[in-house]
Order: sequence, then structure tokens, then C-alpha cells
Amino acid sequence: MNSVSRRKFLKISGATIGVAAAGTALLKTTQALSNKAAKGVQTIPTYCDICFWKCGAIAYVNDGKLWKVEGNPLDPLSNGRLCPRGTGGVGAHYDPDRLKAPLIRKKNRGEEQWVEVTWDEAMTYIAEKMQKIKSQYGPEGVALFSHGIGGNFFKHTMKAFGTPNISAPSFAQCRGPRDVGFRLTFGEDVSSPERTDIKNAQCLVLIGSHLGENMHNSQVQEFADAVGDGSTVIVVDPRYSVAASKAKYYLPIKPGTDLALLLAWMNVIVSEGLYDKEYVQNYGFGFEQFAATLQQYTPEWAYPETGIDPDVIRQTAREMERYKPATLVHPGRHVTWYGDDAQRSRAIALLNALLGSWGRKGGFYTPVSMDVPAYPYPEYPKSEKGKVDNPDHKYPFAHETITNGIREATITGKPYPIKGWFVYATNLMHALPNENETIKAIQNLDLMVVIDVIPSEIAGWADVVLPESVYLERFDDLNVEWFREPFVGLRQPVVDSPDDQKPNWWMAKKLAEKLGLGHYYPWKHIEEYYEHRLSAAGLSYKELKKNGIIRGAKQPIYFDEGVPAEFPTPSGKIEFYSLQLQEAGFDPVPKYKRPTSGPPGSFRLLYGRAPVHSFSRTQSNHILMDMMNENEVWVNAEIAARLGLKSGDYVRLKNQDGVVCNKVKVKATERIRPDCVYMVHGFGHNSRMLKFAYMKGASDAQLLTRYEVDPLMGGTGMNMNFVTIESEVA
Ligand SMILES: Nc1nc2c(c(=O)[nH]1)N[C@H]1C(S)=C(S)[C@@H](COP(=O)(O)OP(=O)(O)OC[C@H]3O[C@@H](n4cnc5c(=O)[nH]c(N)nc54)[C@H](O)[C@@H]3O)O[C@H]1N2
Ligand SMILES: Nc1nc2c(c(=O)[nH]1)N[C@H]1C(S)=C(S)[C@@H](COP(=O)(O)OP(=O)(O)OC[C@H]3O[C@@H](n4cnc5c(=O)[nH]c(N)nc54)[C@H](O)[C@@H]3O)O[C@H]1N2
Ligand code: SF4
Ligand SMILES: [Mo]
Repeated sequence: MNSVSRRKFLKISGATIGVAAAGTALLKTTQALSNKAAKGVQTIPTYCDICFWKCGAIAYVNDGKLWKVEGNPLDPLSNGRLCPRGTGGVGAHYDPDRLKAPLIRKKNRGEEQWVEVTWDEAMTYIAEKMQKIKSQYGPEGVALFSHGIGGNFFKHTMKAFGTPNISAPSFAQCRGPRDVGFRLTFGEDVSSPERTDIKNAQCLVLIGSHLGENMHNSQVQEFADAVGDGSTVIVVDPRYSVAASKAKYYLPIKPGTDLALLLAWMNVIVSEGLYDKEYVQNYGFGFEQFAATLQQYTPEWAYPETGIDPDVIRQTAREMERYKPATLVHPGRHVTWYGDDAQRSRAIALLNALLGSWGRKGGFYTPVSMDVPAYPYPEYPKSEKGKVDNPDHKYPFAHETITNGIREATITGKPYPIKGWFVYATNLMHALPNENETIKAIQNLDLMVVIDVIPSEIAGWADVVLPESVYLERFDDLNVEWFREPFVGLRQPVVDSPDDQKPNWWMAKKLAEKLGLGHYYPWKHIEEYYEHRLSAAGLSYKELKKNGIIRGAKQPIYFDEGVPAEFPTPSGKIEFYSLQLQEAGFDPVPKYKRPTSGPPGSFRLLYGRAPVHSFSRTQSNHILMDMMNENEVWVNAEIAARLGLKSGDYVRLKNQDGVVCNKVKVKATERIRPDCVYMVHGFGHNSRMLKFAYMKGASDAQLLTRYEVDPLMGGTGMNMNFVTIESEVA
């Protein structure tokens, strides 16, 4: 395959999806700093916010109207190409269902009835309620849920107010277990963007992580390059994913049994002496004890658990050995599956350690960053009570705040009451499992503020809704990224907001002022904040504004290039055997536990991503909905036939607790095992104000009433639900 067709298969392109008719004349490109009433075409660099990859982009504005967005060629996260969601991001600006003005609730929570108020009224109302909570319960009684870089200034205001209860679903509902498993092993996180050297990997192992549907831009580009270069790809997934279609080995594993496979792979690699002996010798701690525990986990032992043929387990283990250390066992990202996820992730880390891939080319590089000092704010007040989410360090290895821990404290009032929620850019009704628990918590609040761009489900529960300008209409914090090479990116407004929406920094500053915390915002406009930070780093804001990005010099990123092989674990080495875990009462080497099975006749519910949508945030975007306007439920073809179903029929899924989802179209396919069904996350909106997205497709989140909490770090394993399929009579 040449590089063009390689890229095409993953649908990363610079192609334009225009909202306004694409201009035909030769376009004169000018570098503009403000688009107000501008004539002709301007190009303005910024970075994307349709997901958390934060790709550098160039927006085209025609006569002051947003026309299209393309990748910024200077930016290493996009390399000049956006994914389809980024290209379609234009639709977020034009969405007719957007929130337009601040709203205060008129009736009961959840009834979606508000009155429009001015910004000043909204902020005064919020500040008064916050002060009341503070005087009764302390500042810790207010919690912030936020996701993405746009939350930075609200975090700052909340810390200034005195609460440490700040959390994002990216830990306990997403990558937390992975980062814990890797920290326990190597002393460091995988972080985001992942430090995976996919483009140089000669053997890439994907366990669930469905690159190509999961569209993190440069990661997918690197994957396409690796495939094009003939790298061996091994995919482990109960579903034949896009990635599986590029694989030399596809292992259709029984859901929830990956740890058995990982242990068997390590058994083969250790017993056949295939590991990187020098690396293990130099950097490993507790290898002998580790090796001893592995003896029981033969491929024959793993076979009945996983359904994977012992010969295939051996062959794939040898294939991994052949390319070491350029064999990358990808750690995944959304790994909150079964509640044993930190230990499964640790097993992935250990397998990589055996292959010597951490710190090596084709494995995990050591990321670098630009040194841009933080703004010198006054010190934050110290919290007397400490965080609410993890009482008595119940989850000893949680290194970030646990969203579901805050939710639980809000329900129980223990270890202390939480009476105010701020929710910034996270639709908790779709992001957290068990909707009823979220509602129960919300009912205990004295104040619930949601900052969103559209009337999402979570906004429907708010007392105050604050409408934000979409990313193409605002400045945001600087993106000082840890990556292959150092760089800093700028998000800047490309067009004006159509109504009375405001950017987060403006809201967070205004709120601080209302709370008497104005001294925490010594700058008037965010551009002053940029100037301050950038000049402290010896960088030019003018240059950043013009190009959207400033790149630093390349630096060594592999041990072989001179990066010191440091492992900030207690032993200072790679911990094959973990005394930390042992001391805390956990298995020092991961142990396999068979997953629970569902009621007879039921199917395990699995879920994932579609290339053209992000979670529950893009179903109101007309451009992206043009490409995919509902999700489907994947059902094994034989099962479908047995149930008398064919592709295109509508069904409803009913879970083990009797919850029934909205109707959803069947995709009868050989591409999934018979013991599970699969759907794309984020559809099935039931907020009535989302007129366009309302009831299109079904919501996986509604069906996730059960979850298994990871005892190491508090994450919610959500692949724990089983459904039956009920025909939908038209
Ligand atoms: N287009 C798009 N891309 C995205 C996002 C998006 O919203 N849209 N979101 C981004 C974010 S934040 C994240 S965290 C990532 C998530 O993406 P990933 O981390 O790649 O994937 P997951 O959602 O964990 O996994 C989904 C895959 O795991 C398989 N799977 C389910 N159960 C099992 C199991 O027991 N064993 C194995 N081996 N496989 C299993 C499913 O069949 C599916 O193919 O995607 C990122 N990229
Ligand atoms: N059932 C289920 N639950 C999951 C997952 C799953 O696959 N299935 N995936 C998990 C993972 S990996 C992750 S990372 C999380 C993601 O969880 P979230 O980040 O909460 O994802 P979304 O559901 O997209 O909610 C984002 C909200 O932010 C709003 N928003 C979008 N842009 C802006 C903006 O510019 N400003 C403001 N203020 N708001 C904005 C959107 O309208 C939406 O309401 O979910 C986790 N939970
Ligand atoms: S991966 Fe796609 S949606 Fe995410 S930031 Fe990049 S272009 Fe935007
Ligand atoms: Mo995620």
C-alpha cells in the first residue's frame, strides 16, 4: 500500500466538509488576528476540541463566516490532517440547538424549565449559594467535575475558593487503571497523548484498543504507517474491529479473560527464555519470584478461559519476541472494563518489561515538553478536611480524584457532605455508570451548576446553566504538551459566538470576583496571562498567535539515545514483584479471576467508539450526524438468525436489572462473538432540548446499572452488564 491509500483506510484526510458552500475562486489567504467584519478569506490557527488529542488546526473564515477547518501542518499531533470529527467540528458552531444565554431553573430539578437571566444575575446567584455552602459545610462542600483543558480556569477558581474536590471521568471511567498499573511497574504513567512509539513498532499488540475507530489523530496516522511498513499486528478483541482487519493474528477472546492470556504469554516468554535478559537483569526487581508464580499459567491452562488455541498463544508470544524491543503491547486507554483493570494493565506493563520495550525505539518513548512556567498566582488556601472521594485511602493507589467517590460522598454525606456541584464539559449522565446513583446524588445538592455548549442530559438537572462559546469562538489555556518533541499550542477565537455565550476563562474569572477572590486573577484578559507565561519561557506570543504553535528542538527520547533509564518506583527498578502491592494486601504479581457470567440467554454488553463521533458530545452536530445518525447493536449472525432478527430490524436491549434502552437497529454480523453484543457509546439522548439528537439510537450508559470497582484505584469496571434482546414491534 502506498501512503495515500494506507491513510485512506483509516479515513484521516485533509478533505473538507463545508457547511457554507465551498468557495470556487482562487482564495487570497491572509493572516488575521480578528475576524470581525473581515472581508474575504482569512486563515486562523487554533487547536481542536472535539476530543482530547488537541490537534493543531487552521480555520478558514470567509467574509466573517466560519467555512472549514483543516490540520495545521506545523503541528505534530495532526501533521496537517484532522480526523473526520475535527473536520466536522465546524458543525458545533452552527448547531441550532446550542445554549444561548445563562439559565436559572424555574421548577423541580430534572424538569428542564428555566428562565433566562443576565450573566451578572447568574454569577451573583451562584456566588451567594457557594458562600452559604462554605459557611455551613466548609469550602470542600463544593465539588467540580470537569473534563478537558477548558476546565483549567474553573479548577483555579475552585482551588482559590478552597476545595480540593476536583475530578474528571478520564481517571476512574477511562485511563486510570492503566496509569496505576504502569506506575506500579515502571514508576511512571503512560499519559496522554500516549508515549507509545507506534510508528517504529515492528510488532504491535492491541488488546481491545480499537485504533481506527478510536480516532486519536497522530496515533492512527502512526498505526497506518506501521501497517504500511509491514509491521506485525496482533489484535485481541471479542469483536473483529477495524484494527483486527489489519492484523496478522486476530484473537477473538472471550470477554473479560485478557489477564489469563497475558499470563500465558508471559509464561511462554519466560519458560522459553525469550525475554530481554540483559534489560531484565539491569533494570528488573523481583524477577525470580515473578517467574515462579508464572509457571502455573500455561497456554493449555489459558485455553478454556480465553477460548484461544494454545498454539496461537505460543506463536504470538514468539512473534512478539522476534521483534523485541520494538514490540509494543499497547496499554489501551479506556480500560475500565471488569474491576480488575489496574492488575490487567500491570500485566500489560510486565509483558512490555519482559520485551524490554519501555524506553526503547518501537516501544515506549520518554516524552519531552517545553518549559513554560505556570502563572505566579497567590497560594491557594489549604483544605483542612482533605479530599472527599477516597476516605482512609480505601483505594491506596488512586493518584487522581475519583468521580464516583465524590458521587458516593454526595449521596451518603460521608466522610463529609457535598452540597454543590460544578459540572464543566462532562455529561455525567453518559460518563458515569448507574444513572440512578447520579440522580440520587444530585437530589442532595443545594447548588448544581452546569457549563456546557448544548442542553445535554446533565444540563437538564442543573439549577444554573452557563452557555459556553464553542472552541472555535474562544481562547483557552496554552497546550504545553508532553510528546515526542516539545511544543506549545494556542487555541484562539476564529469567529464570534452567535449569542450570549462566554468563554470559560471569562466565567471563571467573573465568578472569582463575585466570591471576593479577584486577586487570584491579576490579569484582565487571557492574552495578558499568555504574554506573562510565554515571556517567562522566552517565547513570543506574537509568533504563537500567528502560527498556532511553537515547536522546540528535538531531544533524545530513548534510552539508547542517552535518556537515563530511571524508574521512580520504591526499588528504583522495574517492579516485576511489587512489595507495594503486597504491603497493601494485594497480589504482588497479577492473579487471574474468572469473570462472572450473565443470566442464561443474555449477552455481555460491550461498547466503544465510532470514527465520526466523540462520546455523547457530537450527536447534535449536523455534519457528523450526516455521516452517522444512530448507533447499531452488533449481534452475532447466528444468534440473530436464531432470534429471527436481520440487519436493520429494530430491537430494545433489556439489562439484568430490567432497564430497557431506546430502540436500536440490529447489525447482524460474523464480526462479533456469540456471547456478547456491542454498540457505539454516546447515542440515545433523552434531553428534549437536544431536538436534533433526541432519541436517535440507544444509550449504552443507561444499561450500565452495574459496575465493579477496582480495589486498587476506585475505577468503575463497566463491562459487567448483560442484556437480552427484545424485538421492537413497529
Ligand atoms: N472516534 C473517537 N475516537 C476516540 C474517542 C471518541 O469518542 N471517538 N474517545 C477517545 C478516548 S477518551 C478513549 S479513552 C479511547 C477509547 O478507545 P480504546 O481505548 O481503544 O477502546 P475501548 O473503548 O476500551 O475498547 C473498545 C474495544 O474493546 C473491545 N473489548 C470489549 N471488551 C473487551 C475484552 O474483554 N477484551 C478485549 N480484548 N477487548 C474488549 C471492544 O470490542 C472494542 O473494540 O478512544 C479515544 N478516541
Ligand atoms: N457508558 C459509557 N460510559 C463511558 C464511556 C463509554 O464508552 N461508555 N467512556 C468513558 C471515557 S473513556 C471517557 S474519556 C468519558 C468521557 O466523558 P465526557 O467527557 O463527559 O464525555 P461526553 O459524554 O462527550 O460529555 C461532554 C460534555 O461536554 C459538553 N461540551 C462539549 N464541548 C464543550 C465545550 O467547549 N465547553 C463546555 N463547557 N462543554 C462542552 C458536551 O456537550 C457534553 O455534554 O466517558 C467515560 N464513560
Ligand atoms: S483527533 Fe480528531 S477530534 Fe480529536 S482533536 Fe484531533 S482532529 Fe479533533
Ligand atoms: Mo477516555
